[in-house]
Amino acid sequence: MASGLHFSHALLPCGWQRDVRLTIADGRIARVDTGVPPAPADDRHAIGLPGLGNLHSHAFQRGMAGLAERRGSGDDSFWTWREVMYRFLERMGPDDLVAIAALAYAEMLETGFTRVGEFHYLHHDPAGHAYANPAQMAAAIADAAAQTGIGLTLLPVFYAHGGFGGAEANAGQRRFLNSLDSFAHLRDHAATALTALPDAVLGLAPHSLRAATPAELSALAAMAGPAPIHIHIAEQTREVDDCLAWSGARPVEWLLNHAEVDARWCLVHATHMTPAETKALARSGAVAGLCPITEANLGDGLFPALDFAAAGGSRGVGSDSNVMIDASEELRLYEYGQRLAHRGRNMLAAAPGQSTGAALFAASVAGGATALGVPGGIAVGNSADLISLNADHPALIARDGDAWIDGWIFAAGRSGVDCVWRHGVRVVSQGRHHARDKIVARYCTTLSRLLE
Ligand code: NGQ
Ligand code: ZN
Repeated sequence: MASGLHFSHALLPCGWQRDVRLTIADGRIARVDTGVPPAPADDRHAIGLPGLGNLHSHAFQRGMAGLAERRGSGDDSFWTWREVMYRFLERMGPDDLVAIAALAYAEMLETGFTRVGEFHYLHHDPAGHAYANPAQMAAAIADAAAQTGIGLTLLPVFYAHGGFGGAEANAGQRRFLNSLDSFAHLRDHAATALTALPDAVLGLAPHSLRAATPAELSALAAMAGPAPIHIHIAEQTREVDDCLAWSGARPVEWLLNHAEVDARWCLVHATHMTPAETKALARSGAVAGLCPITEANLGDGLFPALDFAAAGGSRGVGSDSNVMIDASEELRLYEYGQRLAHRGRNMLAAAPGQSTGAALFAASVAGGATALGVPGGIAVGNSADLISLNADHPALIARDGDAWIDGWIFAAGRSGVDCVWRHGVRVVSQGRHHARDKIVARYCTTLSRLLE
């Protein structure tokens, strides 16, 4: 049955429109009318935006958020954080993963992320053996998506080695490991786990150039067909140095020279690039997957955002380690990193006189959708994935259009979000996920057991 959703103002692909009425059928936008009054039975709201894709998440890491902020005996780094993370996941089973991922996904929805790209590599049991259903952990992710309603683009991760040149993986990585054959088998079972979801997408992800050899990478690109292919790349300078020692080329340079990188690809982080790599990545059509909160938390470095934007590159945002889940904060920090580095303001606005928040948001909606293998924006045929802003929030009062987005991103943060719809169903009201209490209760029980 069709239902109506009316916004006094909504951001459509052609810009802000007044009195926008969406007809929703089977979770999708069946009609968009502008300049029309609400019908009596319509759900009525003030400010409507398209939902944002979260292109990179490791949901299980939500459970260790804040637990790696204590100084160790030597110099703390990305690599010492990774040891803490490996210890955290040692005991986690499928039910634990459902509980933790459900909280992460509810929080994503509450802040305006309506679809998640789950970069999923925690495949096997704690001893490193495949579960009877090799995609049992992927099924746990699908279960959490079903419980919360978030759109899921599942990216089963291929992980076979512990370093460049096919180096052997270490014990902390045994739950991640597959051969190409066992991976193809796991991915087939993951496809089955996704059939219960209305519009799931199945891609794949070589974890990094450290975890897959060149031959494995080309086999994976062929296996993906037209589906999204995500990879972590050039996040840490040590990875760049190791890649240079192994191949004579830098990671992004190497990948662009050895794979047919196009719009199917999402290069996650791509932090450390020369100007030539930056331009070449932008021209490839691949999406740069930026995770500003995690990149700051892990001390990765700053993405060359200005050069990349000048070269017309596409990009989106991800919450990665989920140390803090907030769509507006990802966008704000992306801009603030550039302000701090270049000692300027409004670095990523499209043109003089234009809004920075609106440019950040529009680019991330577009890049996020591409990376997650779906169309984005409020348009006929698309999934009804929508956000309404809290028009009464002090940071949004007495302004309109793009200034609402600036108010949300730079002044209100997550409290600027009012309702969120996913596939036509309202799942968040007044900033709270409808199943929040149940999800939090189960999360608390799970964490108490895992951390005891
Ligand atoms: C991950 N996370 O796979 O969870 C990685 C760390 C690695 C981030 N890069 C592990 N943020 O890259 O080896
Ligand atoms: Zn990651």
